[in-house]
Amino acid sequence: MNQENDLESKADTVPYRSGFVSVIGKPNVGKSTLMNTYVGQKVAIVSPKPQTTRRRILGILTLVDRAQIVFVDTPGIHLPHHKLGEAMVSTAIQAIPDADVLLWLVDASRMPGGEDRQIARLIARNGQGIPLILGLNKSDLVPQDERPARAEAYLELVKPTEWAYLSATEGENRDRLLDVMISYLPVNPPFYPEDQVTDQTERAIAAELIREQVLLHTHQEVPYSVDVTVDEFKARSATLTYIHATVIVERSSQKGILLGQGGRMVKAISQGARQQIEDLVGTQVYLELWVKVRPKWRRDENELRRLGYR
Ligand SMILES: Nc1nc2c(ncn2[C@@H]2O[C@H](COP(=O)(O)OP(=O)(O)OP(=O)(O)O)[C@@H](O)[C@H]2O)c(=O)[nH]1
Ligand SMILES: [Mg+2]
Repeated sequence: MNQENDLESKADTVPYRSGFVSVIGKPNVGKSTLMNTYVGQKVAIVSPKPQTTRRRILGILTLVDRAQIVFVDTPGIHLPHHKLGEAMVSTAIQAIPDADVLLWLVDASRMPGGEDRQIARLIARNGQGIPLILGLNKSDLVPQDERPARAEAYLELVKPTEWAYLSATEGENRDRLLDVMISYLPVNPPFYPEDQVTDQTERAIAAELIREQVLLHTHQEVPYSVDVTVDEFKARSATLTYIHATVIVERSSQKGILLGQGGRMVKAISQGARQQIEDLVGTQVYLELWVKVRPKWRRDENELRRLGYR
């Protein structure tokens, strides 16, 4: 092989990159929304209410011949009021030192607050040496002339490796940000098969889709007092899946709200979830929902373990 050809072939080979991007931030800033848009399907539930995500969820994007980006979606970091909240926050904090790249999302439509300052301290303590990207999400809500002041306020908290105005819903800078993240990933073969998009089972996603409907249909303390377990998930035929799920609440008054007058509320939740689960599993779904009271489950270590939060 002559020298000229050798140089040419080297220029053609872009090394394959693969690694973990931990997406952290306070609740409701758009972490799960952004991950879903990159992965191209709903692997994490999303809602307008804070503290939607309760567990670490992987979203895997594989770009043939180029890179595999494993997004680690995390619960929003907040001041916890019970053991469930503590478990959520500690899950998020653990995702910091494990990352190849840290993506800190903030809500650029608001000025930084106490939670943002707390997160900046956590990053300084636990994320040393890890490339940090600051994403000013929801920039679609910020008028152009107010953007520099917002950026400046957040950049006072940290010195990121890179930062960008971003809109997970409108797509602003999404592709550019992806290129930047890939450039900081180590040269590695892929960790997961190329058709895998998450580490969750269909059963676990089904439980989350039911909880998402609860978040959308209920208010005040109720959505936060709810958890969902799928007790049975069975293919009845090639075209029908049977699912039995339990919605747990903390008080009987909450059970009443979830059932609704004449069972109207539980019916609406069930209908909304069923459609989404049908899209997920690709068959018709028969979904049976039960509502059960488990007093103070969010403060009960054994319950949290049973529900897989510990
Ligand atoms: N306008 C606007 N809204 C957004 C954007 N990204 C997310 N949202 C909305 O913000 C809300 C919260 O989004 P999530 O993705 O659930 O936020 P999260 O950070 O995962 O929240 P937690 O799981 O509670 O920590 C939803 O109503 C989204 O539709 C954005 O770029 N612009
Ligand atoms: Mg989330």
